[in-house]
Amino acid sequence: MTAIRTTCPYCGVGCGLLATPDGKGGLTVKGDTAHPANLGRLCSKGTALAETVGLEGRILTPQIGGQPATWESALELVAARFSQAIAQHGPDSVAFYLSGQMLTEDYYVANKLMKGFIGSANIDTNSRLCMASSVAGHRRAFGSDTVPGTYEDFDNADLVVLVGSNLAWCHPVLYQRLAAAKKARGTRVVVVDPRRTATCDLADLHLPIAPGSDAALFNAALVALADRGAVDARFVADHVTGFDAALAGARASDPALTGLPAPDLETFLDWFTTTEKTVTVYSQGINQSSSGTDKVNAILNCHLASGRIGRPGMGPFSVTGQPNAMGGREVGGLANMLACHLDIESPAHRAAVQGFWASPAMADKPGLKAVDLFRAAGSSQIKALWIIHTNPAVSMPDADRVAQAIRDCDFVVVSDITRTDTTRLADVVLPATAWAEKSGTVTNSDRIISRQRKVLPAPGQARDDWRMIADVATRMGWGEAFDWPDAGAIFAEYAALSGVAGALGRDFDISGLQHADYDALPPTRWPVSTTRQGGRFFGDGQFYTPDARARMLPITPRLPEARTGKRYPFRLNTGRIRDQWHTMTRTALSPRLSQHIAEPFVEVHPQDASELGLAPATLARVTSPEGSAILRVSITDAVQRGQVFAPMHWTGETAASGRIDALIAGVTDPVSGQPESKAAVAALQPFGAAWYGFAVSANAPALLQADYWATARHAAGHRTELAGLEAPADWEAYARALFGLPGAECLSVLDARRGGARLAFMAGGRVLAALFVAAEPVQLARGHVAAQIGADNPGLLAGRPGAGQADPGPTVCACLNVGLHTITAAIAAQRLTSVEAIGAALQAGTSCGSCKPELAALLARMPRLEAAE
Ligand SMILES: Nc1nc2c(c(=O)[nH]1)N[C@H]1C(S)=C(S)[C@@H](COP(=O)(O)OP(=O)(O)OC[C@H]3O[C@@H](n4cnc5c(=O)[nH]c(N)nc54)[C@H](O)[C@@H]3O)O[C@H]1N2
Ligand SMILES: Nc1nc2c(c(=O)[nH]1)N[C@H]1C(S)=C(S)[C@@H](COP(=O)(O)OP(=O)(O)OC[C@H]3O[C@@H](n4cnc5c(=O)[nH]c(N)nc54)[C@H](O)[C@@H]3O)O[C@H]1N2
Ligand code: SF4
Ligand SMILES: [Mo]
Repeated sequence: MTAIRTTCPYCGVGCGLLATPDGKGGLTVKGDTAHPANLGRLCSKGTALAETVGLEGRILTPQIGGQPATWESALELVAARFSQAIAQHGPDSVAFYLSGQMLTEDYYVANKLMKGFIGSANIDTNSRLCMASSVAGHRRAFGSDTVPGTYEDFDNADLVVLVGSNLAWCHPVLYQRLAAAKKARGTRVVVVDPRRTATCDLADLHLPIAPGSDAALFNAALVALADRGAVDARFVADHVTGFDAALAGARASDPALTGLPAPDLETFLDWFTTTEKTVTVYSQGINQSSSGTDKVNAILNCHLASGRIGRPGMGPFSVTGQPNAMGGREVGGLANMLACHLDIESPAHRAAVQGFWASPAMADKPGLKAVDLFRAAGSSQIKALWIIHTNPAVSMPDADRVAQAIRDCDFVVVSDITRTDTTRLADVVLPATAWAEKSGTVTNSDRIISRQRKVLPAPGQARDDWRMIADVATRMGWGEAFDWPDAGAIFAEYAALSGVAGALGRDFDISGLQHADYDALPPTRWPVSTTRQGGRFFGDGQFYTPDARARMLPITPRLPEARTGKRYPFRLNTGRIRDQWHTMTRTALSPRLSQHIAEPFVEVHPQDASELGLAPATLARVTSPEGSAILRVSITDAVQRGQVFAPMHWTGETAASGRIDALIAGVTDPVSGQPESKAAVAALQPFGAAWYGFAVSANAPALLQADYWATARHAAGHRTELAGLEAPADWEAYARALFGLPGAECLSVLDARRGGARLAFMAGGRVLAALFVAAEPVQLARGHVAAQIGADNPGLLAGRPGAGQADPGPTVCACLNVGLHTITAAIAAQRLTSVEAIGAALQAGTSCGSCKPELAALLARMPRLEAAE
């Protein structure tokens, strides 16, 4: 079997892969050394891709009302319901909600159907929750949504400022690239984040900024640039407008809003004003804010004032989250954009696109943005909604209300690959081909267009996303305009349209790419036209505004909209963990990726925890005005007092009550419409569990009856955490129902007085399942216990390894499967003193390197551990 060059389906780094089918329906992957984004490196998620391509849980046939249906009947129904709504209530009574994970070709087809044929711009995407503030900030400053720099700038910078970015966990290969640059040239790294994250491992300076106050920091930086002679007067005079007003605005703002100690602020200002080669990288800590667009422009102001843009080793750099977040923006997936960075507000641009498409009805005003779109769906303003490649019942703010809106909407279609919290609410579910089963293109953070290629056959009746959209368009009467033989033909049409945009003076022009190039297309940075090839933007001072000058804007910092107070004293911050992807529909299939963190949690500062009476590893009920969740308490001074952090990943499929977006208010930035996912308010209280349980089983739990549960994959099956407010009367009966094992042999040790129980279920001398119950959080060697499933092990109920058996402990290095206890034991026994030494001894951290910050943290903790003993 030959290896096929393709691209990772996860983050916006856009790593190239070599995927080789194994002939048994699976594949193996390794990093593509020829891809400029990763040069062969992969992170833990990319490395584990082979564990996520199985057919477990896949939707393989269309469903209408939860029942299997034929494609023909499903497509007819979708086309009829959309056509009916449009005929009775007009084009704005229907909507699409898409995703930055769709391929460019899928996106192009959906956008063409909605904006050019249905004639509405009610098409928005989860990029509204992700990149919208960056898009809006770019457009205000540059006149176009252009990321000026490239990844090479990470290699060439002397100062990299990471603002609201946990690069170590969210863009791990880029983080490793930065780590290598730091080693090679001593690049200084500053991390601006209210939390101390894994990324701080690389930081020369961590600024634990007050939530939402970043604009005050960059206003202070602008003032410092001006007062310390670091303004590029020539660049400003020739290429920028608005400098004076922006500086006056910055002078009026108070740096104290940042809450930062004066010496740290001074160090930052000193470095920022004296280092020419400075890259400012920003991500969701900037974008997901009710003042996100202003924060973006506060950063852009600094780079424009100092002329540090579009030259090697410098520039503002908005890193994208999803694999095709950038491509979706290029193709005009957002409700306020047209294809190829053309503007929906511009009659000339609309006419050009309509002419190219020869389309009957062109949208002439922006459509509903995500938060408003779901409100409209819930209030029956939207009669038919198609959700593709995203899981809004989990990932949208105010998620309980969004789920209710989906339930209430007259007609909802969901295209997905697997059962999710959102498909459960749909009228029609359409089975999509997944990564590795389809072909197309994606654009990464530094404007490189890469091919995803088909490696595996489409399973069951699954169909490519673009094809189902075209199939519906055809049934709505527009067959001719939606008649492509393959994805390459769509790409060719799109590239031709971009030539029209290029002729109108827009940045996005890939008209140099032809259909014939498609199959073998190597990673290619846009633009690709007769006049321009790749490279950086704006080094020449030419911007995409009418007068070609960039705009600096006066920014008045605004703190998060919702205020903490007596009822909700905590600021709730949310985000990602290293080894899970969003709503976990794919990464949770990997046992390896599920071991790093196996449960939803809330990080609480030690003093807050003690005041609230929250003990380590107990559970907390976290509530906001919008909703509530039950989460495992993780006590750490990585968060500041008064702030808590919880991950966004857990769903109704993986936990009883872990959907954190149920707590987030639908508050948005007035310019970008992006929700404030990082700054909700919350109250915490002990959950007060009467019992805690830990279960392992070969099969997925059959009946999850518990006030709290969270379930995850393990190499030998499933592991489930449980807790309840009231203990069941009969643990054996409870466990039999839990595991669906009415007749299996049961070994049990019950300790009624202390509320404990240990039960193992056996067949043929082998362990099928086991449940451990205690009145306190269950303490046992979880990895060891889970590994006994399928084994012949009567000693299992001891809960820890017997003599001569080692317990590796929780996984730290997911790539090479090295556990915490193995690492701490080796550090002690072999007197290891560096991350490299751990790598040499155990290989931990030597593959993707994502766990290096954790290894460093372990090393830092070890001497103290020894001293305590
Ligand atoms: N492992 C993993 N990687 C991913 C993803 C994933 O699901 N899992 N998703 C991908 C996607 S789509 C995206 S968008 C990216 C997101 O990548 P990131 O933006 O790096 O990730 P987040 O964890 O959402 O948030 C980043 C940080 O913002 C901080 N923050 C919160 N409030 C503020 C604030 O007011 N100011 C500042 N300066 N910082 C603040 C948070 O503490 C957090 O550490 O990751 C991509 N990569
Ligand atoms: N509180 C909070 N909420 C957040 C964030 C946060 O930081 N905090 N981050 C926000 C951000 S930045 C983002 S990007 C969103 C992400 O949120 P979502 O987009 O909702 O998350 P995913 O789990 O990536 O959803 C992708 C869905 O597509 C399905 N799928 C996979 N492959 C295919 C395919 O080929 N075709 C089709 N049709 N379906 C497929 C998957 O099974 C899954 O259900 O979450 C946002 N929500
Ligand atoms: S850094 Fe990891 S998740 Fe992101 S593209 Fe590369 S391998 Fe995939
Ligand atoms: Mo995102």
